[in-house]
Amino acid sequence: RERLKTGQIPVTPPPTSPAVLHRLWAEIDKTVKQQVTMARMGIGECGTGWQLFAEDGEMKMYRREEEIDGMVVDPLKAVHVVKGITGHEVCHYFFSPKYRYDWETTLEHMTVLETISDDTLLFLQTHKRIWPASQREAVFWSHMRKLPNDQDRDGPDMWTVVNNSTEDESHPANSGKCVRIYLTVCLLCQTRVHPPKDGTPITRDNVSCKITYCSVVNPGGWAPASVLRAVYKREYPKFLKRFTTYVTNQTKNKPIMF
Ligand code: 18C
Repeated sequence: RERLKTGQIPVTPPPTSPAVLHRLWAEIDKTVKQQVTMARMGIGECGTGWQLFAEDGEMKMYRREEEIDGMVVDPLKAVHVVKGITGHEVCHYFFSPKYRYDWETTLEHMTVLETISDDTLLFLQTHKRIWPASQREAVFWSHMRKLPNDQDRDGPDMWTVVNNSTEDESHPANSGKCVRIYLTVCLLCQTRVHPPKDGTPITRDNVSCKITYCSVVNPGGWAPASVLRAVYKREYPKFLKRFTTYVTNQTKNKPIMF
């Protein structure tokens, strides 16, 4: 078992996960640990300059204006609380390619390039073109992981999905009509259970999910800053509302998956 220093978060997957044998494993494991640590920090704890740019009920979205070589790479951090769903369910629908076309409105085409293991996939995605910029594509690994609940040992586990750009020899960047974008995304979910006082069984009325979504997307090539900022201000809130409503609808008549 992992040896932990005080305050350190245990994020080691089961040693049986076959992904540990893969060439990308060291990078995946390191990135997941870093992303989860960052995602768990409150907005006041992870640096200055965060501005609230969208709010709707429990959903709050913050961004920090950043540019690299004149390209907008604003980090985004969103928090949301949704009743009636669990962190495991949210991560399941976000990770699985089976459902992606149902909720991902910016998507044009998705291919699974490699199934590394049940919890680790390599994706190629092309996204819808925004005039006047070129169409964008991304190659990224996606890893889903259960994290022990270090705040309440008897409470439900936490779940995360981390997506991170990588290279793929058979799909070199910028060799076709699309510009390659580079993304790092972390979805972190914590289930809260509010047991009924009369001791009756737990239903969906007794659970809620705290969702943290962090994202940095480098557009990879020229894109007008004003258009790009207008696009993400519109698209990120649309994504988080649409996706969480989708999970609510998909799960409402199913047994709760903790
Ligand atoms: O995390 C999300 N989805 C995951 C599964 O798909 C995965 C993918 C992330 C891709 C994000 C980047 C997509 C950019 C696509 C271009 C925009 C198309 C808009 C079409 C409008 C009709 O992690 C959820 C992702 C939610 C995406 C919100 C949009 C973010 C926009 C960021 C700008 C990127 C640069 C675009 C360059 C063109 C600008 C003029």
